[in-house]
Amino acid sequence: MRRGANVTLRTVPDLDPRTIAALEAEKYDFYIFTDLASTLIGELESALGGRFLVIDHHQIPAEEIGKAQVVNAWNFGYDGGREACSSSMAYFFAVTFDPSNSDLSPLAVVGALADRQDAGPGRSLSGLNETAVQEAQSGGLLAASRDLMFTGRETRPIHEAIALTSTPFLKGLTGNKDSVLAALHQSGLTLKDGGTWRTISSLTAEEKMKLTEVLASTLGPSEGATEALASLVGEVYAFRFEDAFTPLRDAREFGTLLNACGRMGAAGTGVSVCLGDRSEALKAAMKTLHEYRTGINKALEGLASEPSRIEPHGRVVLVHGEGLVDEKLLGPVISILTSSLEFKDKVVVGSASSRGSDLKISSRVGDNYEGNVNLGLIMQEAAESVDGVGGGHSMAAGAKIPSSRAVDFSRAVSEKVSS
Ligand SMILES: [Mn+2]
Repeated sequence: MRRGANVTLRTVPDLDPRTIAALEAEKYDFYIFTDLASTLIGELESALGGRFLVIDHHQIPAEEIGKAQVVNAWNFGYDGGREACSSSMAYFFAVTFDPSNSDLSPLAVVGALADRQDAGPGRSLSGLNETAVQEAQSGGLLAASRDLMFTGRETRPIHEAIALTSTPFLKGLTGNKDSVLAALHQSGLTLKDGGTWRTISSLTAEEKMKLTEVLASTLGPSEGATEALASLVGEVYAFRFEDAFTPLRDAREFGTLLNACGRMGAAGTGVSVCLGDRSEALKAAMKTLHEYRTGINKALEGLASEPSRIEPHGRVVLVHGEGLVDEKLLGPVISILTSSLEFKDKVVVGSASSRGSDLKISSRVGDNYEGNVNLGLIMQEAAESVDGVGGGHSMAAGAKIPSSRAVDFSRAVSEKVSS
């Protein structure tokens, strides 16, 4: 767009030969694929000739590595699972193409956080993502600091920020602003400044310590609770040029906003916000974010009130979300459960009713899981064994299977995890 080209942008959940054929029929001069297509290079070559680029971070077959059309993190020595996502790849592609695109560095940071690549010490970004952080900092666009990482730390009243925080899932606090407020009132912390609610970022170091103590006593004395609280201190990335009262101010929240738009079928709204729309699109995106959070909270409450839906199977935990969890929200719900103290050392596999008589499956490996699993491969093989399809990353993957084969599928997953 900056170079005056006519650009059409499309978001698709995944690329298949039918979508490629449809794109070919539309006769564009050039095609750029990002965050997908790495396993379909051969199909793209035969459909589009040399008129395409794939900018991606998914692992690719060895024979595709040297190809000029493939701009993949792994080709450049980065671990595409932790050090480079499609946003940072796209950013460095854009900057290499034209250095004046360096103002887009914040989007690289947002994408890396939205993709949960903050796997460095103290939940910091690393590798190519960290290089994007440095570029954004030296351009005066970003301030990084070590702090309490609650959602809405700069924008929400303290009790709301704590209740909104779902990674890690804080039992009794996440989704429960009234009980958080009650605990805070008892602590004697000053929650308001004149008539307005204070935010977590406005607290002094001493007050932050006090807040942490209050939360620790609410969570109860367990090793896991201490660990959960420790994991809330980490690298925060703030955009000083964004309005202080929007979710765009904090890079993690900006990422959540984009994930919400993607999940809720409003990808175009998210793209508009990335392109700079701070009026109508931002308003619509914030509404979508609210609906997304409400949907997730309802699903979590529903699961908590029907314990039979959660079924431990050794190191695997099955979460039956049929008729309760919207399939669009299954992925985030499973991620949140996997971050809870109870399931951090497990593989969590969730299911939800999908269109027709299919089941949607979403699975995650907890951070404290001992041992090695490649969930992408397990989902692929277990799904194929019941006439479904599956795949993904080693720590997070999904599948779609016929509901009638659910039992066979969970058995196959449990066997593969324990083998
Ligand atoms: Mn990706």
